[in-house]
Amino acid sequence: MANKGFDKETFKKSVVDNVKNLYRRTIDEATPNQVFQAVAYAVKDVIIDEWIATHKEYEKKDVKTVYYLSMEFLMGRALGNNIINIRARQEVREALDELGFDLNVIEDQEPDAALGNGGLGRLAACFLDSLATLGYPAYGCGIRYHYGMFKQKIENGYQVEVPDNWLKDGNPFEVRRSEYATEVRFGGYVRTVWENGREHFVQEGYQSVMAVPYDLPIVGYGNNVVNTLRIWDAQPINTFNLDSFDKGDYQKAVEQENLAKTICDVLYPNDNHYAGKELRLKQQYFFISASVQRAVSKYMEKHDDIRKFYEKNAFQLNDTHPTVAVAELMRILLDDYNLTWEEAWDVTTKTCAYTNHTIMAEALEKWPIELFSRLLPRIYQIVEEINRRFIIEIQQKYPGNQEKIAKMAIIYDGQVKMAHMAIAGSFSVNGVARLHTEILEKQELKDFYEMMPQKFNNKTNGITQRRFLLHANPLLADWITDKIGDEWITDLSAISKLKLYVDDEKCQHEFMNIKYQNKVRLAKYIKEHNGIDVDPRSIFDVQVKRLHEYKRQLMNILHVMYLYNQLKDNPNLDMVPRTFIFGAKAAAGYKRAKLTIKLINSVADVINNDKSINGKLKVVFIEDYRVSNAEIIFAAADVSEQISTASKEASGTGNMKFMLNGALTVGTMDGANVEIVEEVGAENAFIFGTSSDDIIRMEHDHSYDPMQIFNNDQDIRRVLMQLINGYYAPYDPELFRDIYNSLLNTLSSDRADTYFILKDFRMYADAQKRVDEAYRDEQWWAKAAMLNTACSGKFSSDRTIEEYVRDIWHLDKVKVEL
Ligand code: 26W
Repeated sequence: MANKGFDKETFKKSVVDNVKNLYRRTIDEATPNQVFQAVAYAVKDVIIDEWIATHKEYEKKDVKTVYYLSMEFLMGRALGNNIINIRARQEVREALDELGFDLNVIEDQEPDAALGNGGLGRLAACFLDSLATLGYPAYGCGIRYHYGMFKQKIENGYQVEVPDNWLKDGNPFEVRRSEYATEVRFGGYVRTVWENGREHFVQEGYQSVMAVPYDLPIVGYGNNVVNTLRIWDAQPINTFNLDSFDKGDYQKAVEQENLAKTICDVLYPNDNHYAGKELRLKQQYFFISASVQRAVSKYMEKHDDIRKFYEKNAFQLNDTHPTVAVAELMRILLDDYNLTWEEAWDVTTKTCAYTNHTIMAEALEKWPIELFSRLLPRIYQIVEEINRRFIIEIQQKYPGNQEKIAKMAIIYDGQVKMAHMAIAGSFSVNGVARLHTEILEKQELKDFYEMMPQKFNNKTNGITQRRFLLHANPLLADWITDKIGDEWITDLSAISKLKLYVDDEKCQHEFMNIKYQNKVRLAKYIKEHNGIDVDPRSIFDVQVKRLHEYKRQLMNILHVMYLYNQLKDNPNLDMVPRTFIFGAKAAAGYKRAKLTIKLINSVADVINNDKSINGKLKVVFIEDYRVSNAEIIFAAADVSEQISTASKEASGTGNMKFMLNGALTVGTMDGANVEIVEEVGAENAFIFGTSSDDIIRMEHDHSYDPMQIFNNDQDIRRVLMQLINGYYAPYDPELFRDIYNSLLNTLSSDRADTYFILKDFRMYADAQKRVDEAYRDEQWWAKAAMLNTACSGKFSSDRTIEEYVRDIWHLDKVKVEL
């Protein structure tokens, strides 16, 4: 387990020296935050040699590298994870103890690196951890947002967004690499010139920014491999270098400076919703142009034939957000390396691969050509040519079929369709869970699948057990290692050895006792941060994820309202005490999602203050759900809520984190839930609800009639009436009218609730009833919880990455000796 090269005394001295050099203080005068900085720099000291050695090895072996291109990397905190991955947890803890500090307190000083919204960004972070741990050459490429995901405050039950100034004390782990600064150009126009009998295209009158990379170390677990997350920041070019005081130059200089100031300002806080903002497209091109230029330059430092670029490089597009990479690589090959179109297209389509993360129609990126061509004139020309040739291909395959062109063209209806470009420009298109990939092939991307089935493949998501078990749940991690050894840390399939112990009563007790202690830890967190007392002996029933209608937090809280009605009717109702825990951020402009947060908090207010129900029901909304508190939450959950409308959740990854930590799933047959149930057995989960096939069918035939359910089910009717009779908002009875309408669509439109909440409500309530009954049988529950942990082996991102490597990237593993 322990790191042989790590010396505790050297480390202590390094911390003490860092405090002196950074703050002119002795260690006993230092604040916890100053100690955090000093410890982080001391850890970086250890990492840095491995980081250098790794890249030396990559150069020596002339390895193939994957560039994981992503607008989002939801990293969370680095310190604890880095200490774990250099395998110095115990020594660092002791060193700090001896200096008079508690490692947990020091870790809590670090702000989360929240450069992402939710699932897609966190997946990217897990992938980087797995790539480094498996020893694969990889770069993450992204944006150094100055403000990450907003911090959420709850005021009077409402979400308030507070800016996340995560860099204000500096980031001890980052290294600014100004030697790799790269110019990125926007706007202007394209002039055609003839040279040597060939057309050349020159962009003129453009504005530039300087892209400056900051590197963050991605530490592999115990293998000396340190990869790089490269995030680009923008800096103005030549502002004070004006040739004259010409008015135009001055104007341009100011504009360029403003462009540089705004580009990396802030992460767009939208999840699954395309807003079409100009600055967003600027962000996309900014980090893509810089990353692709750098990848090409790096390749050409050691090779001479750009036509073989794909032999040493793969670009993975994390959703459509980085798709402009297809055209940017074409631009560089055509304009800077003078390749023919056919040669350039060959290289590009052997380099790029695309991952789809959602089928939600409102998430599809479609840029108006006016905006796209004005901002990226040369890129737009290239997109037009890609489109022209792609349409010819479609016509050859489907002669005379206009409909195919309308459905598949890259430019159509005045818009550039990024998903279509991603598919045309990639050799691989993958979904993120088996069901999701099937839906892509049979429904959403059917035409593309029929035309080029060889491109399509599935890569079921995964999570890193190093962060979400070893770091998040040290009690359980140690217990597991005690039982079966520590192989599971780098090979999660080994966790199945726990199956030997699931019938052992002593083990069951130990397992549930650890769960209890983790619930005490969460209860303490909730008391400190929300001021609410919760009983760690109650069932902790948890739904934490972005707030979105398709994820149906609303169905969860309606069910809580229903249970409360039952308790009011019968205070002696026999039910196991339950604590319903929510955590969710709503996109700042998503009205109904924000109102749902208000509803949850309003219901919590009433229920938590009602003495007559004997504490059988509690509702908690955890403020500012993020990676760092997620780690505490997953470890403490008994029940995992995965209740999306079937077909809508591409995969889900929270579901896997709960399972790994021994929670039982209440869920629909959606996304990766299907595969989770396949691994653990339907008897060890609580599955309910309309199937994805039936949902998709009802979407087509409009046969769903929520009004009929409302009229025939008096419990449902009563709950819904409480939304509009002031039961939870006496001061404003109309407050939740919009939510009521959304469920019935009485006024707004002829479309019934597209999330089928009333359709699934009864089945959900039944599933929850089964949870209540099952929990009474302590032995059964303990065994089922252990089985969830024991059967979670498939859901390691290590497994996912091995599949990407095998089917898409074809990388070789590297060994780094120090
Ligand atoms: C353009 C606005 C926008 C922003 C983010 C559109 C789409 C997104 C993401 C694709 C949303 C997202 O995070 N999707 C989630 O990706 C996870 C990782 O694959 C899946 O587990 C989730 O099911 C999926 O919702």
